[in-house]
Amino acid sequence: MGESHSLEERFQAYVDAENKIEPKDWMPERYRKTLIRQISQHAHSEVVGMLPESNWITRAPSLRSKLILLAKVQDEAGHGLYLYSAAETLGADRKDMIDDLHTGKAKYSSIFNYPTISWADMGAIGWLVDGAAIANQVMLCRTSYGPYSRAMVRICKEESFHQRQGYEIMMRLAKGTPEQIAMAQDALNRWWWPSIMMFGPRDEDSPNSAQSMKWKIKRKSNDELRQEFIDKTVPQAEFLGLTIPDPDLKWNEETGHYDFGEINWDEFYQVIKGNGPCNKQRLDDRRNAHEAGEWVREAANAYAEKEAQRRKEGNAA
Ligand code: BYC
Repeated sequence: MGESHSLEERFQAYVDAENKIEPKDWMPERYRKTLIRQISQHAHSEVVGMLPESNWITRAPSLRSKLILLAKVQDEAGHGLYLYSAAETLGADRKDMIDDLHTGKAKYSSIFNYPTISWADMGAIGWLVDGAAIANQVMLCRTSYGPYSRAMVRICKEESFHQRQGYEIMMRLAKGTPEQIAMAQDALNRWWWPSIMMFGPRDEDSPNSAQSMKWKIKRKSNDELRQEFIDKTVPQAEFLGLTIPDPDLKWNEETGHYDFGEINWDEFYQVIKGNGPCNKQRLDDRRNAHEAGEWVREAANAYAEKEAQRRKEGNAA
């Protein structure tokens, strides 16, 4: 008991001195569990996040936009893979994590439970959703767990490209015909509030934040990141000539930040409980895709087994 107490103190001092924790280092069990929870939720978000956008690949308005969207969706798959691998370094089993997603036990980002009903939604997702994801992930590049932090560095580079592709779509629409401008405004109206919910509950209602900040898993709180995102995004909306759907949004000279209206927290909790507009469809699509891919996993495993056998025989010879 005394020993584990001092181990925890040494761990905290090590983290406070800005060292990275690596897979073989001693760590408190709760640190390990918190990371597995957060990293696996993050991985699931990347994978489920492919669905609302892949919905538009066949309907992209030009070959160029189709190629860009396809590349972006493939990047998300890659991000999911880095993140599942990072969770595996903590002893998590990939099959268990994926089963938890498919049975609805594991969470993934609330944002992917909203429908993508027009091409302008591809713009709004890239601009706002990837913009919010970057704000969060730039902070996570400095997270205390080494493998997670290194995965984030690479992911952030790709997310910047995603954000640009979204903003470019918004620019074209916002400078286009009255119908195109209306499409862009409609997408902003629908994606604004869900995007600012992505940062999670208010700090005072966030059960995990205090401990995660102490362990330097999180470097900034949910509310700090949300405010940063809003401050950065309002001028971008102004540049597009679009209106953010919040009558209470106002620059505050004193604080040097934008004040904003009340978030509908009831909606947020309903969505994360599984009752959002598309939760059921997303999980059905994910399960179907997983089943349809069974033969690929079997083939890949058969090849890996054959290779291992061949090497073993080669070594023996
Ligand atoms: N959606 O105590 P809290 C992307 C849960 S972007 C669903 O503050 P924490 C992408 C939270 O898990 C998105 N659930 O938690 C972009 C907790 O539940 P449990 C992925 C949410 O962990 C474009 C409870 O509410 N990014 O991938 O300290 C295209 C209380 O919250 C949400 C990440 O996952 C939400 N929005 O802070 C494709 C970033 N917010 O587990 C893909 C990594 C909160 O206790 N994650 N909850 O049952 C994080 O930074 C943190 O986990 C959060 C939440 C800031 C999200």
